[in-house]
This record gives sequence, C-alpha cells and structure tokens, in this order.
Amino acid sequence: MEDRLGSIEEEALRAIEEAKDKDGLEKIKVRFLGRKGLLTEILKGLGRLPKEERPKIGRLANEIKFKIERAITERLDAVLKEAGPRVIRGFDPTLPGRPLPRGHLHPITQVLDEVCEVFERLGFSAAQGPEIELDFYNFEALNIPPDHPARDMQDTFYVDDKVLLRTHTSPIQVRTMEVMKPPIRIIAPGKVYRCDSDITHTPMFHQVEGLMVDEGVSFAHLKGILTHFAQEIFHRDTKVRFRPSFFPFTEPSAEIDIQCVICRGDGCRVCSYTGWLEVLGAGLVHPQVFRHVGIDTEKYSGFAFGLGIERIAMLKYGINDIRLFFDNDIRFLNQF
Ligand code: 2U9
Repeated sequence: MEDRLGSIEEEALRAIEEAKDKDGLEKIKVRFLGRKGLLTEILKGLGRLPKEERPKIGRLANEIKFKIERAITERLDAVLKEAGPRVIRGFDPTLPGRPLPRGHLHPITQVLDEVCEVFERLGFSAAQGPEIELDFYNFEALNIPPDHPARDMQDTFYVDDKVLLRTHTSPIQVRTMEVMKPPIRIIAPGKVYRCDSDITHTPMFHQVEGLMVDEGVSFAHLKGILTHFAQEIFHRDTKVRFRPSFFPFTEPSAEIDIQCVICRGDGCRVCSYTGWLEVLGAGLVHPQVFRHVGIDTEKYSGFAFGLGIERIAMLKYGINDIRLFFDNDIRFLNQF
C-alpha cells in the first residue's frame, strides 16, 4: 500500500508540474482528490486494511493529500501569472473601471447658492418658510391692501380664501420679525409661484430677498450692500444705478439696474437700447410693515431687497428663454 501511495504521489506531482492551465489543474484535482479520486478511494478503504496498518497508511495518505493540494495551489498561482492579466469569463478585473458620468447641480441651484454666499459673507443668515402661505403673511402684513392688483386671481394661486402659494419670499421675513428682535440680518431664498408663463416668466421661479433691521439703518447701507452684490455676481467694475420706484412694503423704494452685460452700456436688443438692465428691487421697510410685527418704528429702521434668480442666471449666461431651465434637456443643462 505504501508503494501504491508513493506512486500516486509521484504521478500527481508530475502531472501538476506539467499542467499548463487552470482547467488542467482542475482535472488533476478531480482525478486524485475528487469524490472518486485515487487518493480518496484509498482513504475510504482504510477500514478494510489490517488494523495495525490503518494509522500509518491513514497518516501517509493524508500527508500526500495535503502535498497535492498545496502543489495544485502553487501551480495555479504560477499559471495565472504566466497567463498575464486575469481574464475571468471575458472580464479583466485588473483594468481600471469605466468612468461614470458625473452629475452636477442645476444652473438655478448654482446661481441661488452663489447669490446666498455673497450675502452670507456680509453676515446675512438664510431663513426659511412655507411655500403654502396664509394671505396675512403674503399680503396683509406687507401692506398690500385687499384691492391691490397683486392679489388678483390672475397672478396668485389661491388654495382657498385665506391660503395661497406664496408669490414672493417676503412672508419669511415677516415670520422672522414676529419671533426675532433686531438686530436682524437675513436672506430669504426659495421657490415662489405666480400664474404667469412666457419667455421671461414661469409659474414657479426662485427669489432671494433680504432684510436688515437695526438702529440707524439707512438707504446708504442699502446702496453699499447692493452695489457690492452686483459687482460680486457680475463684473468687479459693474456700474449700478438706483431708480425711484414703488412697492407697498417699502418707502422710499428703488429699482436697481446694472450696466448691460452684453453691450456694456452702448445699447443693444437685450437692454432695449437703454444700456441698463434691471436686476433688483429694494427700499426702506414701510413703517406699516413694522407695526404688523410689533417693531418700534421710532427706534428701528431697516432695508429690504428682492431679486429673481432665473433673471440673474439668464443675464449671467446670456439665455433668452427662461423655460430652458425647466425643460430638463440634458444637452442644455450639461453646459453649466
Ligand atoms: C419685508 C419687507 C420688505 C422685499 C422687496 C422687492 C423690493 C422687489 C422683486 C424683484 C424681482 C421680486 O423676483 S422679483 O419679481 N422684488 O422688487 N422685494 S423690496 O421687500 C420686503 C420684504 C419683506 C418684511
């Protein structure tokens, strides 16, 4: 039996040495160590040997089994290395992975973040509020009387008599002033809704508004902050002008223009040959608004401003149709 085991060992080790590939080694493994393999049969037949021989033959058979197993593993390593890159069923795991296309933020989100960051660097903090609002916060507290055209069903999406989709982010500031004492320095970014749709209007768009309330806040502070804003978002040397205007919630009020980004003031189609583009509305908070939220108009004053993000993005990137932002055409979005 010892001789038989010796020749099995010799035959197996030689076959392993000569094996050329993984399949060859697999066959050798089956032939010697498989369920009906030569060595397995001997191990299974140990019980038929004379009692005194069993331990010795058993030990020897097991030693040979381990030797063959180790030899197969080592040879397998060698043949795989010789074969070069490891190709497993047509897949080479050593190749670098295919790059996945990476997404990015929507251009409106990018501009919204950029605008917020300019004000955050100046000490403003972002506040939030509900998009489904009460008429009180959206209109009444902002000194917009019941017969004001802004309340018209044609502009406002009403849920019922008292509930609506906010038409601006101003209610956020009203809610903040209800619970916060001055000094207040906040921005109110978010979605707003107006029943309007053409190349410059969509039923939903994004606004950033701002509010600063403290003792001694003046129109001069407003001018400084908004001039800085325009020069950060557009060009460092952008010229800015403040035109008198009217809003129910600010007095005095202004509309703020920047020098046309296309023609630099010479006059072109984009600026309707005026050389200027309107980008912001602003003013000093109307005393009536302060009264609604219980802020002492003798002690405090404040300024507020508002801008539309889509408009800023259109001017920044020279886009002439606002609806492109919402078509979700990947060829358009990938440019940002
Ligand atoms: C409070 C008091 C005053 C916010 C202001 C504007 C002027 C303004 C428009 C710009 C373009 C809206 O997106 S747009 O159509 N906004 O012109 N917004 S002052 O005034 C406030 C806000 C809150 C309590």
